[in-house]
Amino acid sequence: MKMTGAQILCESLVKEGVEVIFGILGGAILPLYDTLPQYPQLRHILVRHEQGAAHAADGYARATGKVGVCMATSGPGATNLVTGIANAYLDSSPIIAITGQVARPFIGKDAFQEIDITGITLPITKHNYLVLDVGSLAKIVKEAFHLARSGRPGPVLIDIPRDIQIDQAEFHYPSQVDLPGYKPTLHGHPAQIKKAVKLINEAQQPLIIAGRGVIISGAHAELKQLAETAQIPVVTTLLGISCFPESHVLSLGMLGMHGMAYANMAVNAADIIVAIGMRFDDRATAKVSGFAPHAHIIHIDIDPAEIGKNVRVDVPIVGDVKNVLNALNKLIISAEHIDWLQQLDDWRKEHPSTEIRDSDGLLPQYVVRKIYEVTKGEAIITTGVGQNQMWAAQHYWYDKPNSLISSGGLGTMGFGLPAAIGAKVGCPDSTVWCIDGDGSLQMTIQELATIVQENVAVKIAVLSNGYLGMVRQWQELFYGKRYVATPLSAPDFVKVAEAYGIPGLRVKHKEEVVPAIEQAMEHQGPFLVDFIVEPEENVYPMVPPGASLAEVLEAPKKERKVISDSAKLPVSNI
Ligand SMILES: Cc1ncc(C[n+]2csc(CCOP(=O)(O)OP(=O)(O)O)c2C)c(N)n1
Ligand SMILES: [Mg+2]
Repeated sequence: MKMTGAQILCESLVKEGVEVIFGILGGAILPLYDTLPQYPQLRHILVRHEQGAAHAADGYARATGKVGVCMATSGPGATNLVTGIANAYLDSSPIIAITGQVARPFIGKDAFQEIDITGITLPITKHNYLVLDVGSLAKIVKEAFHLARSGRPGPVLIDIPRDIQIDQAEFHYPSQVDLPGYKPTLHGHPAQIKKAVKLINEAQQPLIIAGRGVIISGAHAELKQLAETAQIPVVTTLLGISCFPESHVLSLGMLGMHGMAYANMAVNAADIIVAIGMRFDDRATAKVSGFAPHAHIIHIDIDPAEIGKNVRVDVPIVGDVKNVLNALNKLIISAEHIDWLQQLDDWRKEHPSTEIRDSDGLLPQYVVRKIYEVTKGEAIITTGVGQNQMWAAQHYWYDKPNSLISSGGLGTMGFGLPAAIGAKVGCPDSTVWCIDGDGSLQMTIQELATIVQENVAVKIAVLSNGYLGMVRQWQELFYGKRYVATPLSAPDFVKVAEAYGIPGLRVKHKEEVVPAIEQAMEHQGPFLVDFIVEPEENVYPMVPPGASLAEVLEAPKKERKVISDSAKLPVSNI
């Protein structure tokens, strides 16, 4: 039976199990939108800016493990997606971006709203397609989903000229893809696995650095087995947070620029590092020449391009993390490493990186800690970028797999709110909190309207410090306290929320924090709490730019009067 290109696209999306599309329409994608009502199983969520669509698709993908889909018209609609696509690319998030394009006869004529979006997104997509024949559309969609979700996941863009959406062809959805040049290596090479096993079994001071690859691969159990059998402590990257329970006795939390001091000290002292599904990003390694000076490095990653890119690697293992860990677990012998674990415990006590000092003012760390306590650690947290993001990473305790959704590679302010929408739409039974900055929120605040129109019950905690805080922190520490362009005004967020139809509260004092969080949780729908926090609070620990992990700055000693340090001390073997 013949179908239009628009119908073929929708049929193909249904075949791929798509349930939700985030987007905004326009002339070049109108035939496709006109067809959507024929497919009630495809829920369309109208966003207010295409960047929000891409981030929501990304948040949906990260929260569910499925492919997220976003849609935009040609020209400005397509270019508005670009930041969101780049964000998904750098964090290996599987999204499909569908864009309308001007009709084929107009391509190359600078037609109204014509832009070469495949050219623009070439370096920030895993692959992209300009559809030139309606007969190839189903095959392209099949390939696009396969590419997005397999191997190292990433965004794929499909640009569909308007006339192709109207043209007709027979619909056959291929059962398989035929991509001879694309065969991700899924199983580690046995000889490399043997080498890794020997190193691990002989190690005295081994350390695991786990990244988002563990989450993508669904290898939480396998990682835990390896860590427990060989008694190897685990640090994670920012995006690896929640791949290993943070309350586990072997967990050392996050490493890197704002990682735990003891996690960075562990990297510095380790003799064997097993790096799993991570890519040695500079925020994690700090100065590469000073990284893990005493360690042999085993690097497990599905993407061969990551091996040896940033740091020297002694044993590379290319493969899917879950498969490789399964193979390792068969050969690893039990170990104890009592002295090493004792040493790490001493460092943890000497350098309590997550303590919160006593203070008259409202500290952002305290707010995050209370969100953790009230949600019992069971929420999905999304973040903005900056200090708010680091406090959310440091002071919430992520035991639940895959519970932190944050923009790591691109560091995109404005990610938090639309990502929360995607996460909540994908996981309606989970509590989703967006912990945002007053600057970050203002970048995508218009998505409050999406939340209301679609009744997406996300909870929003704004850490309002009146600054582009993270940049202000750099100016304070490295630019002689010259606060150029970082003081930031904001509208009254509670009134803004109310204007959109979302109830909200402003909190200025410690004793109001817990009741406000509880009220937000008890409310059925979306809720915003604006926390007016200490304006010049800094994120510690901090490895200054250009320094190595060993040169970590900790909170000034005078700040060391602790009121709460329960969260990240190990309590149990989960
Ligand atoms: C889109 C974008 N523009 C600029 C930056 C640079 N930048 C990084 S953190 C930051 C400040 C963020 O301010 P806010 O959201 O208020 O968070 P805070 O650090 O105050 O918690 C800026 C401007 C960025 N990461 N993303
Ligand atoms: Mg701020």
